Amino acid sequence: MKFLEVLAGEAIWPPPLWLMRQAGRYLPEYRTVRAKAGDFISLCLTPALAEEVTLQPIRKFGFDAAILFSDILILPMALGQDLSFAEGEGPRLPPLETASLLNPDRAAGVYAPVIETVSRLRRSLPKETALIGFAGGPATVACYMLDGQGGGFPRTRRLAYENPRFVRDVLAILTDATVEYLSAQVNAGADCVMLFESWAGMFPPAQFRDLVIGPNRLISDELKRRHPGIKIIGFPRLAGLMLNEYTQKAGVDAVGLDNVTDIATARAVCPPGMVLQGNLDPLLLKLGGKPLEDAVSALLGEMHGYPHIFNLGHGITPDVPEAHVARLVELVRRG
Ligand code: 1CP
Repeated sequence: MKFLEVLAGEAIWPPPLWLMRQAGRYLPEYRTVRAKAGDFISLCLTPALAEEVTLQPIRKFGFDAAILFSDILILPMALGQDLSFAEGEGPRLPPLETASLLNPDRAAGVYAPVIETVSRLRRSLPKETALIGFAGGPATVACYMLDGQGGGFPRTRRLAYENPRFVRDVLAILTDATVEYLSAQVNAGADCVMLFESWAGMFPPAQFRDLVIGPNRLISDELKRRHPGIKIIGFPRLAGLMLNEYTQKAGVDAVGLDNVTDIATARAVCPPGMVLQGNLDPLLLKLGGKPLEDAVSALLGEMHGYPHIFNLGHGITPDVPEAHVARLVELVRRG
């Protein structure tokens, strides 16, 4: 598989391509299945439906990789924290007051349907399409657990200074649970895994080291010990200059780049051989036309000769016209 060869460090031209949130509301067939499932959590926990929405963008656009359809917040739910998705507003959880509420022993039973989705996908995906398993990075998942919703995470930021022991306790539980969760995905057939540290860039350097790099490293080391050769993509979004330390110390093989990072600079600060993924501005996919064409050709030109996985710098937004995605695929395939 072209995707896995690049993840192993080969430069392949034209580069393999997939898009974060490639299964989602910009696709009418997704909206149909989503309506059938009723709510978003049921969609994530019904293997036949989660499998179907994972396959939809592969059928339509022939991406080189499929990403398991689920959400980073299924894990805290599996650990015992209530979770709901307010329509159009994103996740809601009761802000966590004590780590003792979390029960790692029950988690595998709750996320079993997600593992079942991975097994089904292993059988139903075309043989040339890689399957990406994923979890949230512990710091990012803890943000939602401690604040209860997205939007700046003021409580998490305070707690990281005022009650670091509590934050570390939560992260320790999450780190172990994430290893088990990703390991189960690999056993069920995921070809590689991605850790979404979407809010990594919110933490000042000392906390970034402690809360982002440390737990990411523990997860990478233990996964590689259990599954020799498994490749890990880290996504420390908005890491800025901490990208250097992250790629040296987090134990990942590839790094997803947000759309405000200059990719040539990223190449220069990452250790030799680090595979880069990203980093097209998702807004360009909404706009289409010349701005999209120019940016795609600049990104392709910049990464020619280096191991690169073409992707966006963040997820596709629901307002993206399908025709723009089709055009992007055409441009990347042409090289
Ligand atoms: O209404 C709907 O259909 C729900 C929208 C939606 C979708 C399609 C949510 C709610 N999650 C997802 C799927 C999802 N989430 C995937 C599936 C695979 C794919 O990429 O196609 C993945 C990998 C995620 C990961 C995820 N969830 C992240 C990390 C990536 C990122 O976007 O930064 C985060 C932060 C979440 C939390 C979350 N879940 C959903 C929303 C709207 C949010 C973000 C809330 C916020 O902005 O704080």
